[in-house]
Amino acid sequence: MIRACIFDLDGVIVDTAKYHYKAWKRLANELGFEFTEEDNERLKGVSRMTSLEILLEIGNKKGEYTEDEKLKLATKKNEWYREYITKMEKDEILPGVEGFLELLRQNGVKIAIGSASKNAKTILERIGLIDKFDAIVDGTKITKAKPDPQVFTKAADEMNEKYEDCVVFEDSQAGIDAALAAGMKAIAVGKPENLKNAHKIISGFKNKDFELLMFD
Ligand code: G16
Ligand code: MG
Repeated sequence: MIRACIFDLDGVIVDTAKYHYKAWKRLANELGFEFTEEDNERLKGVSRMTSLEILLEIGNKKGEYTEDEKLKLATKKNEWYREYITKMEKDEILPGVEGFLELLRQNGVKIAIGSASKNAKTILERIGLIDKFDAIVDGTKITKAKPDPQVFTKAADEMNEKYEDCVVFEDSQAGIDAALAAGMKAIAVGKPENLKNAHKIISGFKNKDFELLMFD
């Protein structure tokens, strides 16, 4: 039986992917190349430094920077990104999310965040959800990035729940793979063509009822 739900943050609770995209695009343009929305799909759920490596590969600039220079580039992107997210408001919570969290609470299901982002707490504070979760596991607490299951197993451990009793909501393939590797159920949030192997797929949380947590 499902006893806990673990939510990815970017792309599931809020659409911060557009701010990541804006900041990475700005960096790419500054380095002299284009970065499209399609390119951005490859960065979803991926850590900051791995995202930079992918970006440099897209711009044919792999191997042109020292580790120290790469750290500076990632820091610059993060400063721009933080400029955008510190202006976020509560109305940026994706449709249906708050109602669904409330439904879980009423039914005694625990809830957690499992995010790769080091900015997760800033975002949760901005949108007023920081006090809603039984556990928050973010990029500051983990050593292994998705598709490694660490972010989700740590969230289940913090809630004292068995992995098989947890469901993960994810918008990235790396995150779905991580959930399955943890032995959890995975519900993809997004388009079927981008997301494979999940137990279920939804386009969002609007009008979702408790039935969603029933698996055969
Ligand atoms: C998110 C995003 C990724 C981002 C990563 C690291 O993860 O999906 O695109 O690169 O966090 O973010 P930051 O640079 O803020 O530490 P998630 O797991 O919430 O989707
Ligand atoms: Mg995500």
